Amino acid sequence: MATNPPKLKVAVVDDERLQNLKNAFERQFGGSPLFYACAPGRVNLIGEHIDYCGFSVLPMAIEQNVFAAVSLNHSGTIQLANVNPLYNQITVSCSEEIVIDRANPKWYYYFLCGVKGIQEKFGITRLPGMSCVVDGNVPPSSGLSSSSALVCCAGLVTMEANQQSLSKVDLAEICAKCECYIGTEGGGMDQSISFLAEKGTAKLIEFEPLRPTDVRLPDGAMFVISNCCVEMNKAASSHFNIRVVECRIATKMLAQAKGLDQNGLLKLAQVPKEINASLEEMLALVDEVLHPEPYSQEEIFKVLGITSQQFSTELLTANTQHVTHFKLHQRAKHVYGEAARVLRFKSVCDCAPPDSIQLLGDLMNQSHVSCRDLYECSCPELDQLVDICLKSGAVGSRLTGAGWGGCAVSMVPSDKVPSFLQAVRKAYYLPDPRRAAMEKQSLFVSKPGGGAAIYLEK
Ligand code: ADP
Ligand code: NG1
Repeated sequence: MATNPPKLKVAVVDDERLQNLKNAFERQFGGSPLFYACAPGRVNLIGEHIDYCGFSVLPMAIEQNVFAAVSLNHSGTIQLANVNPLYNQITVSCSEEIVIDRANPKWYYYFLCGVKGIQEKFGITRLPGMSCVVDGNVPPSSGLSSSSALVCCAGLVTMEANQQSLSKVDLAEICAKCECYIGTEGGGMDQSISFLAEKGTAKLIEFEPLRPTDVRLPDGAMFVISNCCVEMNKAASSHFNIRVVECRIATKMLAQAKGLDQNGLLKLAQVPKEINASLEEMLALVDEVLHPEPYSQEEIFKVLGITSQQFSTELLTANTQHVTHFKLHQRAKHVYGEAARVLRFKSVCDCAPPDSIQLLGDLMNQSHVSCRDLYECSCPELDQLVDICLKSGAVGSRLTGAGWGGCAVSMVPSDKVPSFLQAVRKAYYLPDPRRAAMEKQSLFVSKPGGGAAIYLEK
């Protein structure tokens, strides 16, 4: 039976965290909040680094989220504070253009990305004054999308403060676009699941057009998140954008080899569409066209017939101008292989054969190997943690999110979860005092959570 999707606006429930946030707001700004907005982080079950190539991904929202308490003010400024003293207070004038400093990605710039996205959508020339206190509990820089939860929360805050209304799909698309102002040229996975998630179900997220489909996860298994305790801030480094750029160049190279018109082709998913090829055929084409040795800039200019100026402005990003060599074969192999694994994962969930758990676990393990060896987005600690998870009873385990640190997601038979948690604790967290101190927020079972919402006082 079809059920209505959850509403964006809900009445405030009796919630201790909200009450604490309300108290913090009153201490900070005097009056009571007018409304609250909340957006969750996510765990990606499979489909890594392929959203910005145009391929579908399979995440679910997690319980951890970013909340904001908000009121309107008459000061002509946006006043932002955070319950976490690590994140400084800031005041921004409503009469000046919002400028995001990519070279210095401070927390409030993520919030301002969301504000700017909504401002541009509605052509708001002067934003109303707002006072906001933010409280987030998504582990930062750990692949669980704390940044997008913050951007989506800010987008929702700005929409409500300006008495505007948007669908969840529009909000997801606006927030995916405006998060790029911070400098990371990601796809739309994080913002889409943050808005479109529904409690109890993972989602296949397709792009262009954005479309979520429920994915029923198998009975008899649970998903456990474990953080390797290495943080990797994506906007403050160029790892992420180097991969984005490598995928763009690989797209151009494959398109060139097939004699396609290069105009508008920047995503690996566009090539199979243009030539009507399957993902398996694309994997063979990659072997045929691209060599495994890194490509120099000169070789790329020559093959594509472009100038260094065109290369630098049309393909590189601001923070990848210094890169001289690009691995195209390995990155394209990962992307087409991972896109195929997402479709197989969804199909196993839909058909639910008796060996579902084993099949899904195998796909997760293949995904990790591909991320580690072809996409080179893991790190030694994360590989060690994945290894420990598999030895501790997981059927499948893989890095989740951008990588280079952060979290692994493991699929564990439900009856083995207690012994799994104990074994991972003993092997990864307890031997190291820093990890041991972070264990409570670093190792936990996660069930599919609900999406972003605005909360109003009853
Ligand atoms: P992630 O993988 O979690 O999205 P990023 O490195 O892309 O990680 O973004 C992390 C950044 O997001 C942090 O450095 C911080 O600026 C911001 N952020 C995350 N959580 C919060 C929070 N609770 N309050 C303020 N800023 C936050
Ligand atoms: P995280 O792990 O939240 O930084 C990033 C991108 C996603 C996706 C994944 C890798 C952003 C905001 N998010 O996620 O779009 O590409 O990496 O699958 O850039």
